[in-house]
Amino acid sequence: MARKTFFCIDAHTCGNPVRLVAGGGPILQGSNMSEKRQHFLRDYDWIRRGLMFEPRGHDMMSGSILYPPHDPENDIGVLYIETSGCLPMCGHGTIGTVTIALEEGLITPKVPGQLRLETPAGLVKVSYTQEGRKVKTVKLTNVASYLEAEKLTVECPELGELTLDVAYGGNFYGIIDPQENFKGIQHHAADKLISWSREIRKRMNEHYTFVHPENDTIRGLSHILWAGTPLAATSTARNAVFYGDKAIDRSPCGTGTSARMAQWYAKGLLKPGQEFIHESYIGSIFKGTIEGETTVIGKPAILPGIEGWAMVTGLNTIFLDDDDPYVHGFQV
Ligand code: PYC
Repeated sequence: MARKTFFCIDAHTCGNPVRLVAGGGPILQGSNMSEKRQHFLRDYDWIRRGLMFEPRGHDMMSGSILYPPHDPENDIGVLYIETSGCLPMCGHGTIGTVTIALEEGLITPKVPGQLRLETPAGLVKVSYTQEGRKVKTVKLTNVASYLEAEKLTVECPELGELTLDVAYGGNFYGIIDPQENFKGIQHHAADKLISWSREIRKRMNEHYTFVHPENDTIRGLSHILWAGTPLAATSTARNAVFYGDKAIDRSPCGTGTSARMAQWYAKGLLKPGQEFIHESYIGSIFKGTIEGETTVIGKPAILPGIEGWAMVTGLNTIFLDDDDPYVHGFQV
């Protein structure tokens, strides 16, 4: 019998799960987190599937594994694991990971109140506030985010033709605003948004190619962001972000909020100094800001600031046992 043991610390960021693998993660080769991600995908994806999918996880499960930094100026390297795959970057995952790592003493910041994270998508800077041991807020400055394409069209089952923009915020997002054939998320059940998203993502990736111009391992439209009317008068916008096969993000989605802000910035709807209060499907909030303006291969881009909070929910020692027919998880 071969049984692998993973020491995990579970949390949620504004409602969405984060399972940090604090012990049992594999040793990976690579001179940066992007190369380590490729090694993980090649040889260790069974760990992701075992820890994220049923029966040990669920549709929304998401997590991370920590690695020593490659550059001694940085604090830690982060590999993101999720039901959807091994993301280049994950915003809610970062907020949860930082909260767990600080509260449980997994990292000692070089500069108190700040962290520099190596992620597969690039360097992510973090500032946080703490009261005693408790981390109260985490704000990340994400990788350069930009509008990739505007006014693409796709045929959506039941709804008909939809127009969507594609923006990058650490992952590629198809962004669907209310329009003639889609009145906003408040008018549709989550199971409909999920099944439409699956089909739209498939069709978009069949018809178009999305590749990050500076890192060709980041490719493909992975997430769909549906927009709608906010629940609170104080919010700027509300979304339902689809990922994996059946997930709607319970948090406002950090990379989705980054993509959304980059889209608004490119269209002149959001300016540096303005706040972007983004509401999730369940009404939880991230505060978005523009921390810097830049370009990605000549396209206007922003460095988005995303602020949120997370709560540690418990310790979880998980076995992946070869005698178990579901050792690598399943999806229905
Ligand atoms: O917060 O970036 C995020 C995220 C990606 C997928 C789920 N959450």
